[in-house]
Amino acid sequence: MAMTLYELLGADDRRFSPFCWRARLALAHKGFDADRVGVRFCDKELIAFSGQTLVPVLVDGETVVSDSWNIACYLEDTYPDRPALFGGDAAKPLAHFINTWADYTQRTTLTTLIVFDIFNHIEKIDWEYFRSHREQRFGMALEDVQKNRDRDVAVFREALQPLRTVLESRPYIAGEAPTYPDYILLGTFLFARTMSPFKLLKEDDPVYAWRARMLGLFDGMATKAIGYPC
Ligand SMILES: N[C@@H](CCC(=O)N[C@@H](CS)C(=O)NCC(=O)O)C(=O)O
Repeated sequence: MAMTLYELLGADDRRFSPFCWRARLALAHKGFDADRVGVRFCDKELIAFSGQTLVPVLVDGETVVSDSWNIACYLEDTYPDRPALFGGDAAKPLAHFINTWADYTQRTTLTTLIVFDIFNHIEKIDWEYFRSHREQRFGMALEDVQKNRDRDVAVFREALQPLRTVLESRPYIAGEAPTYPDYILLGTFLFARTMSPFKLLKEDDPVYAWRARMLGLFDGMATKAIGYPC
């Protein structure tokens, strides 16, 4: 039976959540082609069956899994004969650390650069929810959060230094092939690519070359998704 992935939906069929991208990339790595259901911020009833309010949600037969990290662990534990996502037991807690680092550092420094672009690429029905929620979080108008982004992008780039250092000596985080930590960090870039034309990386940055390699994976799955060139 086909799996179904519920993922965040913006205008023009943009699937933009970094967490949903993590789940989609994990599914692709395992060789699954799940059905995909778009969920707008105001469509909470579509995922009420999961007992919580956030996407991604994966349905695999009778099993319902929410949260991108739980989905990755579920796929690894349930389908051990398919390509390994983490690369062994010891690698899993390290991937969990990277998951947490990405949530608190990479994603938050990025969001301040593109939050008004996100607003402009979601459907009008979600505008009030998104604006009030995010303006409460940032303590200012969405337009103002990103107004100094040409300057503030330096903070985002600096936060990527641990990734940059690693990529100077190998093509992917764990070596010669991508594993779940690569998908965690790529998910954030795909979130940006889907919603904003803002250039995040300089072309001579090793992270830029890594992102280009990642965009080509799975027959260019990410490049084919609606978004801006990067
Ligand atoms: N820790 C969760 C975070 C999930 C999450 O925050 N999802 C966001 C999409 S980026 C969401 O569903 N937001 C809906 C809302 O804010 O109402 C994960 O890794 O999946």
